[in-house]
Formats: sequence, C-alpha cells, structure tokens
Amino acid sequence: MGFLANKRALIVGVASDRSIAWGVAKAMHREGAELAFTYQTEKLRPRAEKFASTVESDICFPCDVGSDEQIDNVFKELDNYWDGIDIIVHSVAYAPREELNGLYLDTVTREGFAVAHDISSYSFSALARAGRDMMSGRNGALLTLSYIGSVRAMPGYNVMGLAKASLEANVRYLAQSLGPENIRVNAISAGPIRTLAASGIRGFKKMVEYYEKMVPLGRSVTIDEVGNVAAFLCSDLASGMTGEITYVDAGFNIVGMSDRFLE
Ligand code: NAD
Ligand code: 0WE
Repeated sequence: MGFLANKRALIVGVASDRSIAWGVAKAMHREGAELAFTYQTEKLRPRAEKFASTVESDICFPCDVGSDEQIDNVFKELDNYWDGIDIIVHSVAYAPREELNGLYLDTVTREGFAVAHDISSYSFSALARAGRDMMSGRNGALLTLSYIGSVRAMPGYNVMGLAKASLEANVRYLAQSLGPENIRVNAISAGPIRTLAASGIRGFKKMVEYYEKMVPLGRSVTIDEVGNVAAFLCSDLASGMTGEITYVDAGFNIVGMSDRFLE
C-alpha cells in the first residue's frame, strides 16, 4: 500500500505534462492518493480532464485563483464528491511577462507588483481559507512551490522574487495559523525546470547551463523528483514538519563555488 493511501488531494496548477504540479500528481497517485484538479481557463479544460483520467480522476473544476468566487466554488463542488480533503497543492505563479526581463528597478510597476503578489502568494492563503473546513480533523497538508529568487537576487526574476519571498512568509504564517488544527504547511523550492512558465523567459537555457555547472549533482532536477518530495511532505511520514521550505534543487542553494570552475 502506498504512503498516501486513503488521502484525497486537490492539485492546482497542472497546465501541461511538463508542469511541476503534474509531477506531484503522478507521485501522489502512485502512492495511493485520490486526486482532483483545477484548470485556469475553459481553454485548458479538455487537457485537464485528459490528465485527470490518466491518474484515475474525473474531478476537474475551473479555478482562476484571482477570483474568490471561483475558489469558493471549487470546495462547494468538491463537497459533492468527497466528505473531506487531506491535501491541497498550490503550484501557481504569475507576473506580467514584461517584468521578468531586464533589471528589477527598470521593470517593476505598481500594477505588476500587485498582480504578482495576488496570484503567486495571496492565492495560497485564499485556498487555505476556502479549504479549511473540509480539511479539519484529518492530518491535512498544504504545499506550495517556490524558487530561490525569493532569498537571492537572480537575473530577470525581479518582482517574482518579491512575490516568492511573500509566499515563503505565507508558509510560515499559515503553518502557525493552522498548526492547532493539525494542518501542516510547507513549500518546495525547486531548481529551474523547463515548463510552460519557463518558456519564453530570456536566457533560461543559459541559466540552466550555469546551474548545471554549479550544483553538486551536476544536472537539473525533474518534475518527478519534485513530485516525490511533495508526496512525502504531504504524507504522514512528514507529520513533524511544518512551515518548512525544502530545497529540491540538486544542491544549488548550498554551493559557494563549484569545483568545476577550477577544472
Ligand atoms: P506551469 O506553467 O506548468 O504551471 C504554472 C501554473 O500556474 C499553470 O497551470 C497556470 O495555469 C497556473 N496559473 C497562472 N495564473 C493562474 C491563475 N490566475 N489562476 C489559476 N492558475 C494560474 O509552470 P511550473 O513551472 O510547473 O510552475 C508551477 C510552480 O512552480 C510555480 O509556482 C512556479 O513559480 C514554481 N517553480 C517553477 C520552477 C521552474 O523552473 N519551472 C522552479 C521553481 C518553482
Ligand atoms: O516561478 C517561475 C516562473 C513564474 C512565472 C512565469 C511566467 C511566464 C509567462 C511567472 N509569471 C510569468 N508570466 C508570464 O507571462 N520560475 C521559477 C521559472 C523562472 O522564471 C524566470 C526564471 C526562472 C527560473 C524568470 C526570469 C529569470 C529566471
């Protein structure tokens, strides 16, 4: 029996078979969890339904996380299928594309700042609030995805770095808020992975090349490697962990200088 047997998980953020959320969904399914999915726009609905079916799920709801109404609706609808929920995975980020290229100070705007923080950080709290009643009394777990640009200045990540810093603080405050209800809240800080969110980012290929030279493992991480850690963090195996930011980055965050530069 898998270590997520009898667990029910809502996965927010599958857009393609390269999505980190898809790696999470596959790992959770393998470990025995029952899954439900949301999709951002109607355009993505057929794709979401196809992905759901490959992990034996027929539960898919629309959810733009910028809308409280749509977030509330997800849990109203879910109530018709499940009597409770154990896991919510938040794998969503957005900032206006123009603000992810060039120097931070040359690109940041009041509007872009607000949108980035709303969609990439506040939405995690919004999901936690809306899902709280269905999660109570069952060793629940919330998980989100972050990036090291939250704590180090990285070229071009810009306002997203500020939004991820907010998201990571969000993890700590949600952990403190929900601890008394035995709901744990954690994040994975993943290394760069070529997903839709990374496509069209200027210099992304060069960034991955640099990263592969820097990291102890000498290679990038995969969505399946992130998915395995996600499944663990949301399982009872991690019952003593909350408020934690766990790096799944081939060791990037611990390196000062790579030996490879002396070769
Ligand atoms: P992805 O494009 O596959 O997923 C991003 C998801 O965000 C998509 O499903 C998209 O529909 C969703 N989204 C954006 N705005 C939304 C909104 N308003 N409402 C609902 N959904 C919305 O890319 P990904 O790389 O899998 O990104 C998932 C998470 O992983 C993000 O939080 C990202 O910051 C994080 N992350 C990515 C990397 C990387 O290099 N790819 C590294 C570390 C962390
Ligand atoms: O979190 C991310 C990307 C999130 C993201 C991606 C987009 C592209 C499309 C947020 N908003 C948008 N808006 C769009 O219009 N990553 C960790 C991947 C990423 O993005 C970068 C990176 C890395 C790594 C942007 C600049 C520099 C590095």
